Amino acid sequence: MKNPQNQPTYRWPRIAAGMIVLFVVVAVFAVWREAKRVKSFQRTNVVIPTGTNAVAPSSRNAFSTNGMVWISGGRFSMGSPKGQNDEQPVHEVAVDGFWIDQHEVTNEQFAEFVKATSYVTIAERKPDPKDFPGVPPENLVPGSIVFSPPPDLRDLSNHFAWWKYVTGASWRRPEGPESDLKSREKHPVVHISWFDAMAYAKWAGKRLPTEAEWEFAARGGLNGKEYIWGDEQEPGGKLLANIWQGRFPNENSLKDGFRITAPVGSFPSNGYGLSDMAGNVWEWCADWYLPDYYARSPKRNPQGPDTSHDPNEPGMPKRVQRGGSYLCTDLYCGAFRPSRRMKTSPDTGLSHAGFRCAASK
Ligand SMILES: [Ca+2]
Repeated sequence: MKNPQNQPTYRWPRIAAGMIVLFVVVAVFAVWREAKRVKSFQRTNVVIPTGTNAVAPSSRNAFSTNGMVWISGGRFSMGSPKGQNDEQPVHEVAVDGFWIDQHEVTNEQFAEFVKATSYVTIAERKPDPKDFPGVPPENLVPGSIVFSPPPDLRDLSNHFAWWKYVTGASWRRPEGPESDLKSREKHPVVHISWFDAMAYAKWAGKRLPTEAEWEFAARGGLNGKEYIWGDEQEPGGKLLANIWQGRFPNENSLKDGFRITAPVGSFPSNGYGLSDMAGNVWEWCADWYLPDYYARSPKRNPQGPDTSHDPNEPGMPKRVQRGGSYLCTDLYCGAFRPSRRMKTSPDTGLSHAGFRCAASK
């Protein structure tokens, strides 16, 4: 029989063992939940098909810095204290030097890539029924999302209201089957999904910029400014980016001269000699999107999070886009500010979304 005076001595090890078991159970549960989340995330990820659409290594261009600008590394304040929640907290980031395209990839540049590789963009492919369970087969047709506002739309609360899936729309036919690229050779290519942009970048021996590189480059050396040219939207009345003037989405005064995309370089370059880092088309970055990433972002060369979450569309992994587009209104949008973040599913092309490439030394 045990000595009752010894009971406390035996009880503590049992309590400690119990706590360890509890800790292990909680840890296993946490790992299981994370694994389940990652698995679910991977299921929804879109994989570039192999075969004729794959970019053969032999077709890859030799890397050239022609048309690129060398950005010396440095430190800057990433984000904006006045921006949206996902632009905060403002945090200091350092990036190493890198190359970045002077302008957005144009239709003629993308055509050269397609000619060399026979690449077919996602918008031109028939959607796979596996990716769209429950959608009738007759609705699974190639196409893309085109800006198409109903007349006299006043309620701007639903941003899907001015977008329409148009059968046959693609980079070749930006507004649909009746449109073409005539006289748009120097315009930025649009309807480019993140996968398409990655394929082009790989062919060119380049890569997409990280979100931090993109913002550093966009600011052009003007740290902490509201716009890439300073703090005034229209300094001296000058229009410095291709955006939307007037009441969105039906009244565009065309004060800047462009209803849709503008030829690249139509507006003054920023401090680093880069054109259209504000407006014209949204530009893909390499990073996944997480709204709270800035709270724990590495201080040097952040590469973005390992996973993605958009509270507005849970379960839909998204990549980051930057820079705003010709649809950003001067009245309220502000999406052409260098700190503004956009997020889009990587398989999605839009009539106001393109890209530019970067490269390491
Ligand atoms: Ca415009």
